[in-house]
Amino acid sequence: TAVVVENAGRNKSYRHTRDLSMAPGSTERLMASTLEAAREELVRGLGGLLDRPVRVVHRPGRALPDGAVVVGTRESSPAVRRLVPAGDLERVGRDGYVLRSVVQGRRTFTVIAGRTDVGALYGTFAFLRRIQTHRSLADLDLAESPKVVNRHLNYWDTERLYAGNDESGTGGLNGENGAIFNFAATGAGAPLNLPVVLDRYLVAARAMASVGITGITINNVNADNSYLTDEYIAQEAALADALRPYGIRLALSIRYAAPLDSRFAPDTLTEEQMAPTDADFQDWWTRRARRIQESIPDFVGFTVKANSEGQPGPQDFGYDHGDGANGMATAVAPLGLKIYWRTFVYNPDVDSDRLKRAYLEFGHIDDEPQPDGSTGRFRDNVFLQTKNGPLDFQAREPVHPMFGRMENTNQAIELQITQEYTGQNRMLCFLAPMWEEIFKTDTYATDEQGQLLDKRLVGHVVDGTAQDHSDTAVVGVANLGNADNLTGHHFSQANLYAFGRQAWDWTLDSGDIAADWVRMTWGNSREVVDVIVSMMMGSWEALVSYQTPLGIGHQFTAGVHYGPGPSESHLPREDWNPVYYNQADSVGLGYDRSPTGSDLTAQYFPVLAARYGDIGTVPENLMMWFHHVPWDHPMSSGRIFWDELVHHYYSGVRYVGGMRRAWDSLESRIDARRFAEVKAKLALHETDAADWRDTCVGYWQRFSGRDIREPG
Ligand code: GCW
Repeated sequence: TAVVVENAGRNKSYRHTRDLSMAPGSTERLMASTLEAAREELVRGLGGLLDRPVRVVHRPGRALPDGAVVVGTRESSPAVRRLVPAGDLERVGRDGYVLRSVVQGRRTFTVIAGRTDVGALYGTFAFLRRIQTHRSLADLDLAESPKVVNRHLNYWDTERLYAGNDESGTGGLNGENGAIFNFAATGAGAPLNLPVVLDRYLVAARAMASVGITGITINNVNADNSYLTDEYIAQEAALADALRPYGIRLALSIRYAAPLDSRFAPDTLTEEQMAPTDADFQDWWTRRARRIQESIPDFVGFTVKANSEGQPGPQDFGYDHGDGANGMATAVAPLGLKIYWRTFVYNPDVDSDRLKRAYLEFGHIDDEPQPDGSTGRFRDNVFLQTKNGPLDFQAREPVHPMFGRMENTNQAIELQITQEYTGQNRMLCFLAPMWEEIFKTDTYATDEQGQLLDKRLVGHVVDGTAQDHSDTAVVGVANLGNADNLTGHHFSQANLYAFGRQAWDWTLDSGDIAADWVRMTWGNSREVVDVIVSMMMGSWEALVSYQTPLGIGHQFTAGVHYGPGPSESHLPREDWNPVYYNQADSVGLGYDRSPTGSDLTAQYFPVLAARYGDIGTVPENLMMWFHHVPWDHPMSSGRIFWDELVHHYYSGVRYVGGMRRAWDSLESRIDARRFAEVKAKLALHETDAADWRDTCVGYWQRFSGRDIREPG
């Protein structure tokens, strides 16, 4: 087999730091360009999968060897230019690719062509995926492009990492200090800090690129100003250089009040200079951003958590989110940078129902008439970054009412890949079916005349087709850590994988994604694929059932967000307590957000408002998000609500037992180490799921007075 890559090194602008190096003993190698990365993937991937040596041809001339795999763009490669007409590539988007078999006389070639170098890299991974999943390579003729432009990760480097220091894969919960990238936290010059690159950075980069991730915000949204200092910027530039060949660009989370920090002296502002509408504030951010851009020319921009959970924001200085976001956006627009402004805010003064607060703070800014006759105050280089649901990444939430409502603002959806509320590094929970449910939820969005839009699923809102937005983004809170397997639980890798595939194309079927991942991760035998795919596909619904069934919100014990704490009421904020969400009493369970209660339902478009607002029509799996459900309420199964609730807890735990047995049946087909690691996790999983069931059912029983045994 020959791999033909012409002019892989033609693009010389990949490195901007001089002192970049791999740590001693590394097995990965720094790439000098994207096409070089594509070439290396083909050499490794084909060599390994086909088990035969792979020859690289740099200057094939006109005589391509039979069976050659040609990779590149029309600009980089005369061979691609000859084999793929320009028009065919114009049809694919910026990151898209064409995969094609070409027959010339008795010779056959495979061409992997991108519009851009990174498109060629994505095509390379797609080609390798076909081989790895045992799909045919004959008569290929595929053209693919992503539906969403920015497929971005947020990396919370200082919290919610469940993949840290966990060699065995069975380590503790909520592992801190497990961050994947090492910055100069302790003593500059420490040998393993950036600019020294560790193997795992490149392994992660290759994994991210293989599913089309385009960028990563490398620090927690609860941001530390260190990341804006010159010392850190030099290290960030090194990381950016290492990741650039894989098409991954860096962004930073910032603290809104950073200009006040004396660390930046003499360039610091006073409180009076913090007006986001004025030049002092804007110029400060322009200067900092320019400083970063000098070292990282393809820097994406800033992620901002403002006036949320104690983070400073424009409201501290008498301005609203629109002014704050626009102040920063104005500052960085001349540099071509973006602001991802998060909408995860829940100031209790706004409304007694936490779930209503974000829309109340942001909605009117999107509706505001502007002096130039347009509507909506947010600038074009602002994304409002909104979690999929109105609370906080619970295992099942209704979609956030803002999707579709913010007609005039670029909206990014934020999904949580790291399993904060979905079992962390212990429970096997495949999240793709949840994300599929979210993307495919009908918002019933209407136009100004009240007519239903043609394209109105959440996915259409996100990919821009619903309301004609050209800049689009899906953001995932990443689950990478310094564990050997990068994610702590072997099955958590499936969530990173699925996130990338769904960010690329939200219409994909989550079962197909699971099957691809299983084939690439565990094997192609029919038994392995069938057993593991079916374990995975029911795992999320099972977790919902034993953890928070029928739409009951947040029942986690304080802080850790792993085990059950339905009776807890001691936290300083009312809306952090499980009792605030469950509202358990002798009548029933659940939070009334219908018109008789907080009327959150009114924030949805009329069809959903009516459906969710009526206990007779609300989907049962969302019921307690919207209603205080009486214990005797009749359910579609014929059971009363109490019996249905108890049944859910039991059936969820039963499913986990089934997964454990299914896994055991594969012992002879899986390598011993990974088999044992997953087996150990499943044992913990089953115990902890039973704890959820027993704790919650036992507590609800105090209010319902009914039998805690499963109904017959
Ligand atoms: O749910 C909360 C998490 C915090 C997180 C916050 C957010 C990074 O528990 O860890 O802060 O959400 O999304 O800002």
